[in-house]
Amino acid sequence: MLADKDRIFTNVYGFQPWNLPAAQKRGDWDNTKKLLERGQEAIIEEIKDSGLRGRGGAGFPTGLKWSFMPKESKDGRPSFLVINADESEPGSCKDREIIRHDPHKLIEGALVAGFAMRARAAYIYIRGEYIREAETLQAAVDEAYDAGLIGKNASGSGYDFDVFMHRGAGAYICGEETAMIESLEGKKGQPRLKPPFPAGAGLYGCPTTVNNVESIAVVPTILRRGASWFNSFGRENNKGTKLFQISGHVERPCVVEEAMSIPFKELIEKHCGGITGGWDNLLAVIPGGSSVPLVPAKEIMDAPMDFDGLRELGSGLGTAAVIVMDKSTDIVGAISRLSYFYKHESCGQCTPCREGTGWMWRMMERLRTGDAAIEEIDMLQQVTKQVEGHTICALGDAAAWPIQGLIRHFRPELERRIHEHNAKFQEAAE
Ligand code: L3W
Ligand code: SF4
Repeated sequence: MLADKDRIFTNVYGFQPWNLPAAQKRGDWDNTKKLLERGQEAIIEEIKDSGLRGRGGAGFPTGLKWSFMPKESKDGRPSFLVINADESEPGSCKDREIIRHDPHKLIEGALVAGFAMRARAAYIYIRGEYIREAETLQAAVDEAYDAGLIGKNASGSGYDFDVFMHRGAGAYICGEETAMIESLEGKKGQPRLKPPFPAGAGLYGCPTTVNNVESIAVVPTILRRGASWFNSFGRENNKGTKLFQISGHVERPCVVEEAMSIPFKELIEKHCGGITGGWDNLLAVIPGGSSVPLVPAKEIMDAPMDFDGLRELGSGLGTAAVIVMDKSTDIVGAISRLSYFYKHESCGQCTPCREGTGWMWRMMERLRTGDAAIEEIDMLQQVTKQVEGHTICALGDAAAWPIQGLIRHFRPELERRIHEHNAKFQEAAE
């Protein structure tokens, strides 16, 4: 189990105040100027060495992403850092805890990361429903300005850096990085085709990096404690500590920081008091937020909770939102509900996603009640393949994968429902 001394988020439960004096007591904003004096390249190298991979779902190496930003401004164009706080993935709730209990880690991280990538400002795009969190964040930003930590000559470094908060309006798709950029520009939040990636042409056509809240908030601690400290946790290619968010059928749902690669059973035993009704009662787990396929109980028990370990099981770490389902779960109903979510949140600009998400949801609803033909299971699988990989953004994949996981692991349950429904229908007809 991760020792308390190795936790980055020491106030994740809000036992202490979030405000600047309390944050400074916890070590935030401690001689930030000295961190910046190391210089841009040294900071990027340290983050690369730490092995930090993006905490928003895709796991792209953070230092590498920063290195795509231009070293010189072209035509006087500024560069920007955009921080993705549009946390909307079903099951995900870690960024919210950071913002409401440890906002100064995020703001200091914004300055350090922004400086490293030569950004003029950071825009924190926060989910519209996070009303209290937005209030806390804005108050923390104001405190940082008043103390001279950000703004002109930020932290006495000679570097000017602004932080702006922007509130979303309730669309999940604005969590996709290019939709977020469109939304920040005042347009309808619809994903752009990539390439160009934001580092080439992002906010207002300027070089931009979009990073998740957790990815940015861990940066000052990594620099203070060193890359080798951070990469001493986890295993090759899966380094560091990570906020896991465990919900569903466990005794004590929680958000907890743990070492990457902790085995699933250990994570649940140590922090959640086990599965409701005992381990034999576990049915399946969605280990990374609703966009990744479920994993059945017997396969996940000893799995390392990291990018590679879960990919080997045909799933993914995603945001590390671990949704635990016991045997009382209507598993087909649960996946059908997720299908409805993706249908509702599709921005509608590409046909396979706009039409396919509706198709998939309607077929899932019929499979839920068993009112379908056996052949339709394969037909549904084919529809998911028509959507997967054929869309502008990852929402199409995210809608397809949970259904593929259900068919892969629970086909007998789908067949059972169809047989049962048909038998009842037959009985009624006789
Ligand atoms: C420059 C290249 N930049 C990639 C950058 C790219 C982006 C990052 C990752 O989706 C996933 C999604 C959700 N030159 C580059 C490059 N980049 N190649 O690297 O890119 P990508 O396309 O792999 O992923 P993405 O579009 O950012 C994120 C999944 O995460 N998810 C989580 C969703 C989480 C929320 C939330 O509530 N926080 O919505 C869960 O699984 O489905 O697959 O920055 O520009 N050659
Ligand atoms: Fe919009 Fe869906 Fe296409 Fe993404 S995949 S751009 S959400 S229609």
